Amino acid sequence: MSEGRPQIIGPDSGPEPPFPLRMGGKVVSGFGRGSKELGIPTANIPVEGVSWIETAESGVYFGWAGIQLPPSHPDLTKKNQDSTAPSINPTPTNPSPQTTTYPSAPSPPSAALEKGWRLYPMVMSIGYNPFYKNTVRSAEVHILHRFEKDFYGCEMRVSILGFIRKELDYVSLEALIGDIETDCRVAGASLDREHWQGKGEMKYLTGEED
Ligand code: ADP
Ligand code: RBF
Ligand code: MG
Repeated sequence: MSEGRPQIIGPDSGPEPPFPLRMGGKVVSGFGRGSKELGIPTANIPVEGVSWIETAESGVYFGWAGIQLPPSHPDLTKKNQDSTAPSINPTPTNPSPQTTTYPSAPSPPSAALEKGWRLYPMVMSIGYNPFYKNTVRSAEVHILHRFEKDFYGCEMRVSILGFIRKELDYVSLEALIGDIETDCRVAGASLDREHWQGKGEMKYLTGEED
């Protein structure tokens, strides 16, 4: 249900407290139920040791992600601004994912680029995934970029700039996928504004500051 949902989150003047909220770590395997099979891969990062996570509302958030790709990763040689390919892949349940033009991320400093760091817009889910009735709280990040190859084990950092919606249970997988497509569009539109470029977050996002 995208009708009636706000298409942009937060004021044009930029993120408001408690944002930005940061978390990071190595990308680990998730529930193995194959969100990729839903066409929506999510990079899971451990929630242990993240001070704010217990009190954060369960739901969908958006912001920027920094990832340190290994020298052999094919996306290192691709332009970072290929923002027209959908990050959601076609599947039998979702044969035609919407194409969204994603905002191009600000460019990391050249020293960080040389170390393999890249920046991307992201949308993420924090919570219990009521549709799947998880018993542990998870944090999973869907990056708004079509990757040529996985990046398990890589260091990933996220800076969350806003909250999109509470997590919901759904009558069908199609309904869940439909809402996630709307989340991606809302995140893209919200980040594509002058004061939402994550200024001040760049050093954290590219591994230069903890
Ligand atoms: P898992 O259950 O192990 O998390 P997923 O099916 O959710 O498996 O796939 C997640 C993996 O897919 C990530 O860890 C990452 O290596 C890869 N991946 C490829 N494209 C993306 C993307 N656009 N966003 C997030 N992860 C992606
Ligand atoms: N799962 C839910 O049960 N309810 C949700 O409202 C929900 N929203 C999500 C929003 C986004 C942007 C993403 C990436 C995932 C969301 N999920 C939600 C999680 C989804 O169920 C999960 O990615 C798959 O189950 C694979 O772990
Ligand atoms: Mg996952």
